[in-house]
Amino acid sequence: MGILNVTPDSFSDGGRFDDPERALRHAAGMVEDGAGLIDVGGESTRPGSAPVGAEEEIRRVVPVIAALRARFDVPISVDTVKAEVARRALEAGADLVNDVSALADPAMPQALARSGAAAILMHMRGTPATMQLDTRYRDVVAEVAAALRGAARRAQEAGIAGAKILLDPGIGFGKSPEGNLELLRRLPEIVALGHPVVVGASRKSFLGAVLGGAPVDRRLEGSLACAAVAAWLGARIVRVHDVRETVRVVRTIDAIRAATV
Ligand code: HH2
Repeated sequence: MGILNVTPDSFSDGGRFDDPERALRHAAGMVEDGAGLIDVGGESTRPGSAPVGAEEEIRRVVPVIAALRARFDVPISVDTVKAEVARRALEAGADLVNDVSALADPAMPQALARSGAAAILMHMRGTPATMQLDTRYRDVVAEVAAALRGAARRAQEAGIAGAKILLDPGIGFGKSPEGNLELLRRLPEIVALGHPVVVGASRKSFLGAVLGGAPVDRRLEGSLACAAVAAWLGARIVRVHDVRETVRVVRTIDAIRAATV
């Protein structure tokens, strides 16, 4: 899953692709590099980021999604927590909704159930404004797994088919650096929930901590290591900025998995 942020303030590429032409060029590059899915986001969720109104978010993402749909066959997800944005994005041609709040908007379950679109439900503690205030857990993996199990059950009770639900442990969303690493190490416990698992570790700040304070543009090797571990341990989708490099890593892992003498 290649990340296409049409925001002025995302943590690693804010402001780079917020005009539709540049966004399209970037998406074309990711498709050429082998992305199997493009995730279009119009609101940054980095720690402490300010929320955006639905109208502004629609203004940012809908033209880009419509233009992508017209040019590429690649599936498109919309990274939004707002049902109204999800509805408009799906009408414009998006295929699935990436909801980092796991259905916090009470109108989201119905929007998804009506459209029949697939949804990624991600674990986050609190909101982007508050999530890093308390990152302590008794057992981070058990608590994230229990929350995701609950989110998947609520989604199904609202009429979303189980087969349309993907789960994401929410690396960096209300977790300590050690918590993020433990979630990756114990990813099979999330995979065991029985839904396809999505992992987004690309360039996140815990990698800066691991790599001796590396700034956001110097975290490629850490990002690739996380993608490799996640893919090996059963993630079906890795959400990344560096598509070309990640595709090569994942291809190699697939070859290792398939190897028999
Ligand atoms: N991380 C971000 C945004 N959306 N969605 C999923 N499913 N999983 C993630 O880990 C995830 C996500 C990170 O937020 P943002 O500040 O918007 O930065 P970027 O989009 O550049 O990663």
